[in-house]
Amino acid sequence: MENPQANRISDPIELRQCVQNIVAEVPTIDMHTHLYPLEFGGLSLSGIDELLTYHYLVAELFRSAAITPEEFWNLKKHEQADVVWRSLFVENTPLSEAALGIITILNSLGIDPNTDDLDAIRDHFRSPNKAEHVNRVFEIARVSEVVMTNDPFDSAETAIWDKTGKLDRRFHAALRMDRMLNDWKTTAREFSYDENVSGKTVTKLRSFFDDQIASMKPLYMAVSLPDDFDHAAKDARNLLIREVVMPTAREHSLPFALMVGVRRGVNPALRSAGDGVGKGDMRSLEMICAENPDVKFLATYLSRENQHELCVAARKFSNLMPFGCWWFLNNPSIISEITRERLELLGTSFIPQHSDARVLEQLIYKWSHSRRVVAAALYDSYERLLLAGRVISTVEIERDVTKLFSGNFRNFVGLGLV
Ligand code: RAT
Ligand code: ZN
Repeated sequence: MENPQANRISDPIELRQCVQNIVAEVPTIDMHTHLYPLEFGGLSLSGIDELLTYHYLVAELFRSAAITPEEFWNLKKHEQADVVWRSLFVENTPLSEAALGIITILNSLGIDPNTDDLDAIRDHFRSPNKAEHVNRVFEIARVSEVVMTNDPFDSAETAIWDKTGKLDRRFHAALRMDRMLNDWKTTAREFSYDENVSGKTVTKLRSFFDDQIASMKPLYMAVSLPDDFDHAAKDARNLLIREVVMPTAREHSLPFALMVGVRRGVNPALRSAGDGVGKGDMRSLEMICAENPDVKFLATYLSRENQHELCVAARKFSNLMPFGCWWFLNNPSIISEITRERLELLGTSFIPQHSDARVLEQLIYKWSHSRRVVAAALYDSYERLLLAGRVISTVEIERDVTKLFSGNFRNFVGLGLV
């Protein structure tokens, strides 16, 4: 290891530039996405029509266009994309984070974002070599690896796992537990489990997950939870967490990721764009961390109001790793606030961001926008250090930035450093 004291920077302007450069360049591991490698065929989304019909933009469309959700869903994908383009990019200025994201993507790929002509943009995306395009996007975004979201109860997905030999090694799996933990009755009926979670059902589920883990080799298990998740409640979800998820986590040394605060289907007519947010109760996370000191927990909350208490909880439980600025929080003003809060309360012991990308090229804007904000927050921390009398070196900055953008996650899930 280089001498951490080497190359100390005492000039604030030079320091700012140095932090920006290091953060812009450092390779990141994107620890939560909905991306799939090309081997997954139709599940692997890419291109301008997929980008424009992203649910973040669809939700915004209905604020600006006269079209009803029903009319919109009756359109073909490219027609939906036409409507979104016309409404959010031609008839309105693309100022929202998701709309601005499209502009960043086009610009980064060398496509003129000042045109109104969507067909001309489509021509640019007709890439003859899909694998090269994936490499290019990863390179531009400086993303070295991504973690997928893999539903073991989805037969379309598991069929691919069964027949796919070698996957693109940059794509890691994460075992998603939503169907079991959020819709147990339906899942039990569909897969012939006992609704009352009998001992036999626990045994069957444990061996089902053992098999899934053997084939997918996930880095962690995960669930998204509603705002009213209460770990003290006597319900099937908590029983399944205690009897199935925790023992599986222990046996396979797999962390469990909790994503709390989503209110599904607040406006069902909007389909995937219809989910909302609610404030979660941090006591449940504290309880699960305290009950299971030998299990590691990754946690992210959807409500801005939960962010400070999540930092406080992480100060109490070293088996808890806060991560990302999730979904409605993935906006520069809020990322800035959350990152500063985390730096002040946790130093560098957190994971500042994940992309939640569903369409390949989204990696470009989600990461470039976040890097800028995280760099500014980090610089301000170093500046305070400088004012207090401690000069920081480039070696130390590189060490900190590497931890934030990959090391903390790798270490937490036992992935090993590259
Ligand atoms: O951010 C999103 O794309 C959401 O729709 C959800 O997928 C969320 O991230 C989740 O993983 O449940
Ligand atoms: Zn997600």
